[in-house]
Amino acid sequence: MSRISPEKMRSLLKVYFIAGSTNCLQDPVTVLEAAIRGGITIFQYREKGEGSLCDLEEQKLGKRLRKICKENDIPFIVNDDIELALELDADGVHIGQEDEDAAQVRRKIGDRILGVSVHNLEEAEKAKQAGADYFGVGPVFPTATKTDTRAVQGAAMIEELKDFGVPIVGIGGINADNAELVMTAGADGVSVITAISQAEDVKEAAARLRDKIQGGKI
Ligand code: TZP
Ligand code: ICP
Ligand code: MG
Repeated sequence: MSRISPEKMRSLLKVYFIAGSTNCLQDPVTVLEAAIRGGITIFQYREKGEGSLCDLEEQKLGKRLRKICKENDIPFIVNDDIELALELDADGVHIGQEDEDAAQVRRKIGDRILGVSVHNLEEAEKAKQAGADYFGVGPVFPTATKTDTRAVQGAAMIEELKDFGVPIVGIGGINADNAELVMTAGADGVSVITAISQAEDVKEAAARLRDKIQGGKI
């Protein structure tokens, strides 16, 4: 195995679905299957917030979601937890600035995908040096999903980082109606929790985002 190329990474970031048990209105397995049918391009398992699963339960759900991704050829990323990622043989991990040092994580995960949340040029430079395969940049819009997040930045930080040489996915309050703004600012894709996990029709919600981004509409 070798590190993912920036071109391949950019193509995978188009419709980046993130979810854990607390985000979903139905069984997360059902939600992920529908989202895949709708056209998501990558998935992140993020088991966070009040009432979220821990330990064995978290692992058990992770295993089921990992299997679905494998069967459908959708890369499976784990949020924050390197040990869980390795245990589930994930395709990658996503870490924030509060998590383990990115260079250390890179050493632990080998060539697996490494995503890092960045909020300014300094964090971006450090993450790039550490071997980040993509940046998560946001929150672009107000979001109720992550309460401890930074101030809303709009698309300004995406514009600043777009020529940095590292693929970028926007995050925070993104949906099919505002995705265009994120893409025209220079992002390679959009990552969403609510817009897909809380949709009445999950498949349709994923398809709408996919259409917006790859249907020649942006
Ligand atoms: N990091 C910054 S905003 C956010 C995370 C994990 C939550 C995004 O969720 P939503 O529901 O798509 O706004
Ligand atoms: N960006 C992405 C892609 N995932 C996250 N969990 C995050 C930012 C905080
Ligand atoms: Mg984190």
